[in-house]
Formats: sequence, C-alpha cells, structure tokens
Amino acid sequence: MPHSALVVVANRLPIDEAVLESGAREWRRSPGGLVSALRPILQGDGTSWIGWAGSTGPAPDLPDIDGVALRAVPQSQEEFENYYEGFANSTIWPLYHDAVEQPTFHRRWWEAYQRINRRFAAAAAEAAPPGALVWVQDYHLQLVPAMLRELRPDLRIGFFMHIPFPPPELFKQIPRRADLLRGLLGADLVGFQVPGGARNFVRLIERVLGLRTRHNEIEVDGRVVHVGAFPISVDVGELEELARSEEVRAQAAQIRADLGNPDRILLGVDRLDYTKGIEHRLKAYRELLADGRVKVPNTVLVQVAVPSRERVEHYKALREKVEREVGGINGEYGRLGVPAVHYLNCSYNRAELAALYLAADVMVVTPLRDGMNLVAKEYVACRHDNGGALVLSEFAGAAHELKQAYLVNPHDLDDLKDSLVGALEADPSDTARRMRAMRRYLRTHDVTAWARAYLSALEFPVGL
Ligand code: ADQ
Repeated sequence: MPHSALVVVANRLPIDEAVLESGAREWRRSPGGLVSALRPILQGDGTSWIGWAGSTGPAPDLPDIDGVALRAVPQSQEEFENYYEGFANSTIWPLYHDAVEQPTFHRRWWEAYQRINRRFAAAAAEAAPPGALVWVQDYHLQLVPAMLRELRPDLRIGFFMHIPFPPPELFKQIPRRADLLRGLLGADLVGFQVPGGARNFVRLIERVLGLRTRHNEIEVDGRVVHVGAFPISVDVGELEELARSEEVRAQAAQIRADLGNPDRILLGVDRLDYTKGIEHRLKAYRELLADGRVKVPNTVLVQVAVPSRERVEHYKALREKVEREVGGINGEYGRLGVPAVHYLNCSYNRAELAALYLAADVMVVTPLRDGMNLVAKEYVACRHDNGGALVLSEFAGAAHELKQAYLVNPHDLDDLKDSLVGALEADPSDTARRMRAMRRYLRTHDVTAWARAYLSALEFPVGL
C-alpha cells in the first residue's frame, strides 16, 4: 500500500509567536531549517507536524501552516528543565559532541525524558492516518520510534539524527544506553549525517544489545532496521536568489562601508554554543594580532553569536568567557571607532544573513564537533560571485562534502592561525576555483535532495 500521509515529529514546531505593535500575538512560520526542506512534500491529507510550541503550560490551539496541521505537545516548566535542559542538553548534547564539556546525568532527568518521549509518541499515534509515514527528528526524541511502534505497528517509522553519533567508548558511558538504542531500533530507517555516525550505531547495536547486523542492516524482532548516512543541506536555490537580489547586494556593500571598508573581513556566525569553537577562534585571532600577522583596521572580525539554552550552566559560563575575550581583544587591539572584533548577539533574517555572507572575505566555521553545520553550506550557496574563502573544521559533518574548503583542526592553534592567514592571503583565482567546485557540488546536493534520498530509502512516494 502506498504511504500517502507524512507526520513529522520534532521537539519544536516550525513556528514562533510574534508580538505585533498593537500588542496582539500571532503565530509565524520559523524561517529556514527543516520546514523549508519538507515544504514541497508536506502536502496532502493527513499531513501534520507534532512538536512543542515554545512555552511551558497547556498546549495552544494552532492554525494550519501551508496546509500542514500543527499539533502542540505540552510540557510543564519542571519537565522542560528535566527533559530539555537536563537530559537532552546536559547529558546527550555534550556526550554526543565528543564530551567537549562534561556531560552530567540525573535519574529525574531520565524519567522526564521518558515521560515526554511517551507523550510525543502518543500524539503521533493519534495523529497518524493508517499506514502513514512518521518521521521522528533528533536527539530529543530517541525513545519515540519504539514507543510509537508499540502503539501503532501499522506505521512506517523513520528517525533522523541531526547531531553527531559518538563512538562506542563514549556512548557506553550513558547509564541508560541500552534503552536509548532500543528506542532508535523502533524505526525502519535510522539516518545519520555522516557514515561514521551510522557505523558507530551499528557497532553499538552489536556490542551493547548483541544483535546480528549485516552491513547497514540490523535484524530485530523479525524486522530489518536500515541504517544510513544522509547529509542534510540548505535550500541552495532560494539562498542564491536572495544573495543575487539588488537589495542584499546593496546591504552587503553597506556592511563593508559601516565596518570602515577594511581590506579583509572575517566572519563567524554561530549559536552561542561550546561545540562551535568560538573561543578557539578568538584565541587564534588574538595571537595573529599579537604576532602582527593581522592588523586592525585592515582586517576585522565580525562574530555573530546568537544566545541559546541560556539557563544551562555551560552556556552561561561560555557567554561570560566569550564576552571577556572579546573585551580583552578590543581593549588591546581596537582603535577609537574601530574595534578588532565586532561582536553581535542578535538574530538576523535570511536577507541580512545573506548580506553578511556576501560581505565576508573569509568565513570561519571552526566547531570542535558538529553534526553538519549549515552555516558553511549557506555561505557557499550565497557566493554566486565565486568570491570568499571558507575555513572549515575537519570535525564538522560538512567537511566530508566541502573538501575544497581550507580544512583545519581547531584544536591545533597553529594550524588554525596558519589556515586563517592562508585564506586571508590566498590568490583570488585559487579561492574562486575552490568556491566554484563547492558550489557545483551543493547545487546537486541541496536540502530537497536530502529529503528525497531519505524518504526514498523509506519507500515513501516523494513527488519531488
Ligand atoms: P545547529 O547546531 O543549530 O544545528 P547549524 O547547522 O549551523 O547549527 O544551523 C544553525 C542555523 O541557525 C543556520 O541555518 C544559521 O543560518 C542560523 N543562524 C545562526 N545564527 C543566526 C543568527 N544570528 N540569526 C539568524 N539565524 C542564525 C543542528 C546541528 C548541526 C546541523 C543542523 C541541521 O548541531 O550540526 O547542521 O542541526 O541538521
């Protein structure tokens, strides 16, 4: 039987509540991300999206968005603290990112994680028409596939992990490791960003659960679970069109002028997260200034760091450290009216981001570990002029694909400094050759190609 309905299950619904000038509130579709990826296929009867609306307390009634029914899953403040800030973002997130910060574990966090996962599974079971495909997203909801299969064995279930999946030596530290693996095995297809994540998962299934595996197939309860790598991407066409627009090009020129028309602009755009390597980047830049290899005002660094998970301890500490470092660099190397680092915490719309990308000579993407990193791909997608150079960490999933970037080990300060200088001083014909090759690759590996590859592997009839 063809599966015609699609139900997406993700921690967050693809909407934000906006407060209008009149004081009235309105729900708006969140820009970018998964929702744009899935828009072309989120059509047809029975299509829905299940997730949290963003505030604790009872679930709000929500309007349909682009014909997709939105169903909010509620959570209390205490559940938010234990499930989201606790188990998801203080146990799983650091552990899956090479434990670059110390993961912590509390039994009450795990209990809340189970409870919320069960609530999501129940909501999906209620929303899904017979034989539908339910696509569960990310590390917040690893128990949902098995819980949902128990409630609705008629469904086809997919799971996609947006963040890295760690090697067995690390994963095995989690006190409830077998439960997590069994949760994921409820899916028909478990997708990861890169082949290494898929390999780690299969090895763990053998070692922790002792199940038989063959290549990327796992036999469990008389079913076969498929495992694979599906690198996510961006809407290349949309970004390129935006970046080509008169308005964005003018905005890019204005940004350069506002910065005092320096010879070279370095740019970092990240969520303020300890996995993104912001501190390492600042340290490298500071040493380059100290060595005299980079000089203000010829060169400036713009670092956009949008705060996230602000109540979690590691994030508070990071924000303070980054602010202190930026203050130190500007105190030492800035001039009146010309800071060495322009540090911005605001959130930008797509056009503003595209203008920043167009204005930047060197994009610095140096995470210590990252599932994919969409910023790197967005930068390439926007550079229709084949201008600009991308400095990219080997530890970002994107490095497996964007091989012509200036690849760097962000843990090695000298390598980071040399790569930054290499990119700053590169011959324009070399940077253009690299950019052209990366753009050629991305054009055929955009976000629609990602969704199509994943859903075809699940035998979902994709009209893409
Ligand atoms: P994130 O860790 O959030 O995603 P990333 O892939 O870089 O990291 O995506 C960030 C997104 O936020 C980008 O689309 C970027 O444009 C946007 N953004 C950043 N700063 C912004 C700002 N100031 N204003 C507006 N928008 C901003 C997780 C994983 C990644 C994986 C993605 C998708 O950690 O590894 O690539 O999911 O699977």
